[in-house]
Amino acid sequence: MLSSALVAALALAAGEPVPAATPAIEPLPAPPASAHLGVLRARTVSGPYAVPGMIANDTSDDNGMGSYVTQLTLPCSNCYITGAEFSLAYPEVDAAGSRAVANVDSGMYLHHAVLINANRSDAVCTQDSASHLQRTFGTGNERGYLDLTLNGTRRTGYYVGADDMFFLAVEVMNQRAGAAREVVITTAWDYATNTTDFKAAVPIWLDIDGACGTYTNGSEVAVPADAHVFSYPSPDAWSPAAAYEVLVAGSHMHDGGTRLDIAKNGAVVCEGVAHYGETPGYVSTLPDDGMSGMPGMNMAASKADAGQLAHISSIHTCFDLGATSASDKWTVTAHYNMTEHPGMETTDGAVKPIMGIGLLYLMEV
Ligand SMILES: *[C@@H]1O[C@H](CO)[C@@H](O)[C@H](O)[C@H]1NC(C)=O
Ligand SMILES: *[C@@H]1O[C@H](CO)[C@@H](O)[C@H](O)[C@H]1NC(C)=O
Ligand SMILES: *[C@@H]1O[C@H](CO)[C@@H](O)[C@H](O)[C@H]1NC(C)=O
Ligand SMILES: *[C@@H]1O[C@H](CO)[C@@H](O)[C@H](O)[C@H]1NC(C)=O
Ligand SMILES: *[C@@H]1O[C@H](CO)[C@@H](O)[C@H](O)[C@H]1NC(C)=O
Ligand SMILES: *[C@@H]1O[C@H](CO)[C@@H](O)[C@H](O)[C@H]1NC(C)=O
Ligand SMILES: [Cu+2]
Repeated sequence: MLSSALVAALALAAGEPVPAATPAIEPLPAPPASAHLGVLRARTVSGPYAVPGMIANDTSDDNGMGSYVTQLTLPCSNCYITGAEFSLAYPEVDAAGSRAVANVDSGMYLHHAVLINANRSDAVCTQDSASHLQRTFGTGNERGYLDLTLNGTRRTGYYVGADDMFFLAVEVMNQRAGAAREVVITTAWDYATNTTDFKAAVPIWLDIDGACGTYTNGSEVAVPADAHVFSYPSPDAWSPAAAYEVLVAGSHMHDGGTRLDIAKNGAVVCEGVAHYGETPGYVSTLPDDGMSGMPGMNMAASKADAGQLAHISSIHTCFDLGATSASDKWTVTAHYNMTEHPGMETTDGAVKPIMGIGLLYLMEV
């Protein structure tokens, strides 16, 4: 869980710097849509992480879960990160230089990967223990590409200071029993070092678990008792300190989520609709090895179609949402329907906590 344990881990890591496990920065072809801004692309590889196998009689939420906090060296400093694309992969590199994607079809679920700047304050969470931490980029298992330049139409990105230190907080679930299996997080970063006229983009984390829920409760909230269909609003509204342009509104939910509404002054300005199983990688085959008690066995009988279960594969992202200023109030509401899409379950069939996060990127004006 990305929780108070994270704050502790970061504090520890700060005292005794964790060497980047794999310092490799692999150059990639420049992104076509923003290359005219001088944007370059390179891939970092974090890990490997040895994720423990599931244990049949472990009924905890964390069965098969590995949590890791490692330092990450970005491809540049004193520069702007203009885009990012995260993936979970197996560490082995083939002759063509590629790594096989790790997804639920091979029993690996990326709970989340969140990049944290240890040298900047978060605009939303200002509590003491987290005041020096800023949530910047992140992904759930759905992954996907984020381009803050909106196809090269904006000279903007997330500013990386010369001395900023970044940590990647990763949680991965190995959905198979047996030995630990190794995975890596790969991230393709779009970045600009010639930043004449660039403006800084600011990440804004809106969470149904509250402004600092990431650090107190891992952004996880319990599913209301006996509820299959429910809506969960963020408890507090957030207002900007200054005037901005809203570049991007992205969403994160867990399986069972159908839509995350992102609202400005009570009016929904982005519907983050979840899509399931769009490609085979996002469809898991339930265990057929007779290992009773493994998660999903209950679903196999009742909810899943012929032993196949579709997981969230993308969530609609909105772009170019116009201006915002200090008088605006931003909120999110997560909508779940676990009759339509089963949620994640523990080995004894209890439904696991869920998330509802909206991630805005605002550009200074
Ligand atoms: C950045 O944060 C790290 C971790 O907390 C700390 O060790 C380092 O001194 C900070 N750097 C600057 C320039 O403040
Ligand atoms: C799980 O099973 C193992 C092996 O049978 C046993 O040693 C262990 O005590 C069990 N754990 C729980 C929590 O029941
Ligand atoms: C960028 O271009 C792609 C491909 O044409 C398009 O699908 C996408 O919607 C565009 N994004 C924005 C923010 O305009
Ligand atoms: C940096 O960007 C500016 C504005 O696009 C351009 O005029 C200048 O030539 C660029 N400098 C280099 C070294 O690429
Ligand atoms: C936060 O987590 C605690 C323990 O994990 C739980 O009891 C509590 O209900 C959670 N808070 C919310 C808002 O879900
Ligand atoms: C939830 O999903 C079920 C099954 O698809 C559907 O019949 C029901 O109308 C949905 N409920 C809501 C409130 O959308
Ligand atoms: Cu999550």
